[in-house]
Amino acid sequence: REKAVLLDDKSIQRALVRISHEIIEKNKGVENVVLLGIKTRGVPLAKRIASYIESFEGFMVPVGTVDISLYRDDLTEKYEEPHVEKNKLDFDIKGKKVILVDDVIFTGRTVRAALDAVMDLGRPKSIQLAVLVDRGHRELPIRPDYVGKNVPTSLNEVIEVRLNETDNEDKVIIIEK
Ligand code: 3GP
Ligand code: 5GP
Ligand code: MG
Repeated sequence: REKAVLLDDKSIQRALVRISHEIIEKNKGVENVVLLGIKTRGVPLAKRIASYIESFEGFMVPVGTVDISLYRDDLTEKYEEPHVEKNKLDFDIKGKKVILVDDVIFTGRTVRAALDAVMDLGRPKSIQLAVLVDRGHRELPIRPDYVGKNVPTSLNEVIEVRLNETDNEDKVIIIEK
């Protein structure tokens, strides 16, 4: 049951533009910055942020993807075989400022797993985290550096993130299970 629209297309755009400016400000430019989108919807979000950054700074930061399904600590029983080649990137993250991008942060377990995946790829200078929605309920000491919108939720609510690239519309809604 749909309860409310949290972000419409314009609000999503404004949030991503703001996050793009915050990334540039915090890192004093984007030299050595790389964006890694966490599959699925973190990937189009990372690409959009990269393209906003390019429009402000005239420099396209590298964008890669991270698939964490093999690393989730609560899902490991399902995956007996390691597929290490899955997270290959076509650029080197050694010494880079890596910014992970995801649509929603909830318990923090996905991000913890993504940290493992990134460390397996090489030793970055630092790792930051950008999310479109922080819905609370963290179970680990992990906190995003850039947040589109903080949304206090109850456990019987779910945030539905719809993006043009994956869902043919830009909208974030809260639904009651
Ligand atoms: P995503 O791949 O774009 O992140 O986990 C698969 C999809 O289900 C996710 O899409 C996410 O948007 C959606 N989803 C909705 N609620 C939850 C939830 O509580 N946990 C997880 N892991 N995914 C959820
Ligand atoms: P966590 O690992 O922090 O519990 O959950 C984060 C991951 O699960 C994100 O990749 C996110 O897509 C998904 N997720 C968790 N809760 C929600 C939610 O309410 N809505 C959506 N869209 N995704 C969620
Ligand atoms: Mg996600």
